[in-house]
Amino acid sequence: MTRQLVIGNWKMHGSIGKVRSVLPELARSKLGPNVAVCLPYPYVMLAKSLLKDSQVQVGAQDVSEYHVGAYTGAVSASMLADIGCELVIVGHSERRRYFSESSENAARKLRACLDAGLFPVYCVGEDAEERASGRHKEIIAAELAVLRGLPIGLYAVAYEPSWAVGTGVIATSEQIAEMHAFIKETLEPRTRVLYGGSVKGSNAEEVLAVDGVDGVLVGGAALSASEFLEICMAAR
Ligand code: G2H
Repeated sequence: MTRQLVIGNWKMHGSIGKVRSVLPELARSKLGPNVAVCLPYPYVMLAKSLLKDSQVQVGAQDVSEYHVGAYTGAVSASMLADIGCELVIVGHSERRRYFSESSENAARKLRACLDAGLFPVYCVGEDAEERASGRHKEIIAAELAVLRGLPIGLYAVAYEPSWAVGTGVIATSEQIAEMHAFIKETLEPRTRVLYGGSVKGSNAEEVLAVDGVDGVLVGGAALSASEFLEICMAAR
């Protein structure tokens, strides 16, 4: 069975029509449980029903750090579990940038996911200035520090340098290998580390062949069934 994870992150894209056109194609392709799609909340239940005869997992892109209560607009991890969600992306660079989320918020979200039996994918990554000034490892180490004490194996980390997110500029194989090794050294060698940032059908094979890459988190290219399937086929 394929070991590497392929997780699609639709971000704030899509419609009922789009979900109905892409997901049945994935369902027909007999993908394994190593493949997942993280959709906007309103489409999660529809996705579950479209994928009910397949092993493809369904996830969300964010979750509340609170369990229950007067938190207008928030969605709890237990609600996501209740509607059949299996995984949740936490701490994505877009959450950090546009919604002022900190690593501490993301760690609380991660714990809420674990309490609800969901599989969290915790995102880390440096920006262009931090890389240019050689501080990338320091930034990632600080983002990882909040995971101390959490049970390895119940979550994955996604290395997504923000200069590669949605830009079409992908990190080099050397940069990916170096940072994945650094994350595994900092946490634990068996931590699953995914790469994210401009992964496409045309570069997936190269990225997935890099040492220490346990999968990919795919944004834009997950919106096309044929391109996403090409990426899934490159997973080992
Ligand atoms: C990084 C990635 C998915 P894209 O955010 O999380 O998006 O593949 O569009 O760079």
